This record gives sequence, C-alpha cells and structure tokens, in this order.
Amino acid sequence: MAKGCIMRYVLCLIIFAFSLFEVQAQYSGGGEANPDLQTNEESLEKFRDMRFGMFIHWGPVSLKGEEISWSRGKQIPIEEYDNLYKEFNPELFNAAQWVGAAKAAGMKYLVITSRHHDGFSLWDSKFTEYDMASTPYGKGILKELAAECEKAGIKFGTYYSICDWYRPDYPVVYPDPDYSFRKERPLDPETQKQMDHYITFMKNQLEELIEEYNTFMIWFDGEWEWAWTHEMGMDMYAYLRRLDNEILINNRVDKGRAGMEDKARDPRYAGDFATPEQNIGDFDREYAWETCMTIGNQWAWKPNEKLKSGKECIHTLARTLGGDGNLLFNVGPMPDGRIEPGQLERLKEIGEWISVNQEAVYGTRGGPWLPTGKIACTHKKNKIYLYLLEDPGKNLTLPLEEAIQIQKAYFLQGGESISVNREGDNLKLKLPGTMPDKVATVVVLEIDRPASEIEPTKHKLN
Ligand code: H79
Repeated sequence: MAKGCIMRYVLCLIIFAFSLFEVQAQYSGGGEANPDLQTNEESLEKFRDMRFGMFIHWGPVSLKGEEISWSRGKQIPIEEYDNLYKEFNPELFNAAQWVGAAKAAGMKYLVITSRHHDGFSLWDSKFTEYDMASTPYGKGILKELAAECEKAGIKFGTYYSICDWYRPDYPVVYPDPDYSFRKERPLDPETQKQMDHYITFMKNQLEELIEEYNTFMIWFDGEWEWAWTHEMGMDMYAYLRRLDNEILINNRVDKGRAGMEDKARDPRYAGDFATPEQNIGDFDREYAWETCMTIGNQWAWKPNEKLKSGKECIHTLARTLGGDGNLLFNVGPMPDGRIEPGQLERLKEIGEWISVNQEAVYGTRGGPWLPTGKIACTHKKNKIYLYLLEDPGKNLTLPLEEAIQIQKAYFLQGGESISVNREGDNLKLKLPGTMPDKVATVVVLEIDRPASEIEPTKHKLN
C-alpha cells in the first residue's frame, strides 16, 4: 500500500472511532459518559463507611417555630418572614454543644443548612447582606462549627438550596397558585439571563464554602423547580469537582431524582448518591444512597414537638444500614442556639446503643439478607451482623446455601455463644427466648468467606 493510502486508512479509522464515541456519549448522556461527572470513588467509600450523620435545619425562622422556608407566605407573612433575621440573636450558640451531641449519638459527619430555600445564609458571605453577619448576633456560625468538627474528627458538610425564594434574580415564585413540584419547561432568553446571573452568585457562595470552610459535601436541594435544568446541573457538578476533586455532591444537583422515594437510578444524571427523604430507601448495593429523616415531624425546630422514640430511631438506623444506605438524621436547634433537651436525650439513646454495637455499624455494608420489619443485617469481612428488631423467640431460621459454613455465632454485646444447626439450605439458630437488648440485639455470624460474596437477592427473609 502507498504511504498516502495508509495515512488515509488510519485517518478513517480514527474518525470512525470518534463517531462511535459520539454515539455512546449521546446515548449515555450525563453521569456515565461525561468524565467530568464521574464520582470520586474513594470519597464515596469513605462517606459510606461513616454510615450515620447529623442533619441540621436552622435559621431565623426558628424564632417562630414554623417550618423552614415552606412557612414563608403561608403561616408567616412574607414581609414578616424576610425580616426575622433582624431579631435573630442566638446568644447561646455553642458549636461544641452541637458537635458534642453528634458525637454522643455516634454520628460521623454533619450537614447544615448553610442556605435553605428562604435564601438566608448562615455564614458571613461576601456575596449577600442577607446573612448571619447582618443579625444582632453579628457574625456567621459556620467557622466555629467547621473548626469544632475538625477538632472532634467529624466531617463538616453543607446543605445548599438551588431554589431561592428571596432573591429577585431567581425566577420561580413561592408561594404561588401556579407552584408545582418537578415542573420542567424550556427557558426563554430573559429567564436564561436571570439564571446565568443567579448561578454566578451560587458559584461564588459555593466557592466560599469550599475554600474557606472546607466542606466535604454539597448537599443540594430545591432542584425540582422549572428554572433549573439538566445542563445547569451537569455544569454545576463539574464546576465543584474542579474546585475540589474530593468533594461529594448529592443527586439533587441535577434532575435525576425520582421523587421523595428516589428509587430509580438513572446514570445519565450527575450526582454521587441518591437521597430518599422521610422514608427508608430500598435495598441497593449498586448505587449509593442516603436517607434523610427528621427526629420529629418538622425540619426546623418546633416547640413541644413529639419526637420519634429511641426505638423508632434505632430501628430506622438498622433498616437503613441493612439496605446499604447511610442515615442523615435531622435535628432543629432552638432560636437561642441550643439543641433542646428532648432531642439531646434521643441522640444520646441512639449513641449508647451504637457504642455497644459499633462493630455492626461503621465500615459495614448492607445485606446479604434484605431488611424486613423484624430483621436487618450488615456485614464486614467474614462477619454477618443480624439486627434482631423483634424478639424471634427461641428459634430463628435463616436461608443460607449449604456450602457456606458457620464458624461461630454469638451476641455482639457478649454472653453465651449461640448454637447453629444446618438443615440443608437453612440455618437454625437456638436463642435464649429473651433478647438481651429489648430495642435491637445484634447476633454475629462468622462464616468461612467474605460475606460480600453472598448474593443478596437469593436470600430474602420472610
Ligand atoms: O430541607 C428539607 C425540606 O425542607 C426539603 N428537603 C428536606 C431535606 C423539602 N423538599 N421538598 N420537600 C421538602 C417536600 C415538600 C413537602 C411539602 Fe411541606 C408538603 C411542602 C409543603 C407541604 C413539608 C411538609 C414541608 C412543609 C410541610
């Protein structure tokens, strides 16, 4: 073949290869095809190992005891809501109390509403006057909180709302008779211009949080409104990763969240993990997820609110971990800056339970059995941790392939070992008939191989 001919042939091949890539890129769209949108797997694994974190919803609205942002123009007139910051003076705020409460609860990270849909910033931001520095308190609270987290070995993360019902350059109005969730519509050039302006503001603020507060995660919210598009989501994800390649970003950065349950996982969209809200996610070991849930009913503090019982909290944690998710458990501090005694008590109860059973919590993954109302399980190396959420009585039968040998079985909190018999593909555990821990007792099964090798779907419990 002549030299020119070979060159042409090679050129054709290259063009062909690129055209294949194009098709692939169009087909997969966002997260999978775009190298800018791929999760930092190392950051994700560290995050999953932590398993349990504290969510904090707080702001001037706590003065009224109503829901953060959603009460603006509903329970609280807009004019009044937007001026609450002028009376916000949380003199008893002490970062060590909050971080100490998270630590006592066994939580390993913290995520705070640096800015919720009402547009108020909890730090002293260079890019707005509508922030903590403009309150009678006179300074931001995130510096102290981040420093206290650092000291205590707790990761510091920030919630950041995409929608902003306060700023005039953000086009969607709340409340509004037309307001609707998950609406998408093409943007006219005027709206696009407004959004470009608003996104510059967002990026500036987010850069502040990353550079000056060393946040390990941006927990977005409010992405459902029509003015936020898939393109904006992908662009924002790539922007943040360029600022900090280790940062984690939830799936609410883009438009791929599947409602409050967020079960479907679509790789076309950006985001490192799914975010079921106020419900426990389904068992899923393919795609990381984190359930967020309130300690009472409201995200922001409400006086005399009925809280979940200690048992409910611990069972929620168990069923979340058993499904292979993390739990981001929310507290709402009071307007004076303190976390109320009832919430502190609940956090302590959870922490006391975890301190006995921590081996079954940190660094574990969900399964191999799928969680039910009665049992959840996690595993690490060659150990399976069975969380008994209800007393099974004296006999417990579990399906497990005959080839898998049980080397030991015992209560994690100590006590006599448990005898296990085989009946083909079933394990029969002989239990004392009373659970050593009435809330949740953990049984450890040591097996002859890494528990992660056991295929979960074959082993549903009744
Ligand atoms: O920040 C928290 C919520 O404010 C926010 N996401 C979590 C993390 C949120 N986004 N969407 N929703 C909550 C769903 C909205 C539910 C609503 Fe309602 C039902 C809005 C008005 C009625 C919840 C209940 C908020 C107020 C009452």
